[in-house]
Amino acid sequence: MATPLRADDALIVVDIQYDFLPGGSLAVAGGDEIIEPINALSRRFRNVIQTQDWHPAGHISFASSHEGMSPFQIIELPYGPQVLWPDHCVIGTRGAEFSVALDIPHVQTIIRKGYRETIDSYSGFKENDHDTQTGLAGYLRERGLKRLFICGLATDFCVAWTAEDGIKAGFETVVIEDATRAIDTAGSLDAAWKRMNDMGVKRAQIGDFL
Ligand code: VGL
Ligand code: ZN
Repeated sequence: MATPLRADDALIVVDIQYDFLPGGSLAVAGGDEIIEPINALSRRFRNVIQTQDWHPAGHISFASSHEGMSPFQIIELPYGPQVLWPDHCVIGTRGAEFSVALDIPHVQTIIRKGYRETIDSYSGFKENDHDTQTGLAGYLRERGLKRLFICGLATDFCVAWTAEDGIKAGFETVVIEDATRAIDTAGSLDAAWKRMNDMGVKRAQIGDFL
């Protein structure tokens, strides 16, 4: 049975950018496999929002910005632990662009995040200090959108943090599991699902909608 959708539903498509796809600097395994399904899913939603990871060169989340550090090591920043990444999604580079295979002509809003040099931002709602707002919650509220369906990359970072913040901001939040792919570093995928389950994020599959 297909999940009945409502006028106040929104699909949030997270970070379908070249650097997270095979061949990119922070490639997520199988990331390209979810693009066609997301195109199809998006046709079921009137309201579609995309997020875009958007970092200045020299961003604090890049291992290259910290002497002697390597990607996937973890450091302590004023706002808490931060995984260090390869340089990725640098403003103005091809790696930061959305894949041309992503075909959502009716996307309404694109939320860019992570553009402050000294704060990373996985979530589409709040930066990693858990305080600085992107504006997405206010946008959704002003538009009367109430239920969020989230897909994209990567399950254990930007998808999970967006879903958790969706719940915290008072939205019913569903992750479409097989329309995501994970980075899975140091147990991050299991940890992310545990947090999401504990917080009341629901889990659906593509087949529930098509
Ligand atoms: C992401 C790590 C760093 C993501 C973004 O989109 O999940 N992960 N920046
Ligand atoms: Zn990033």
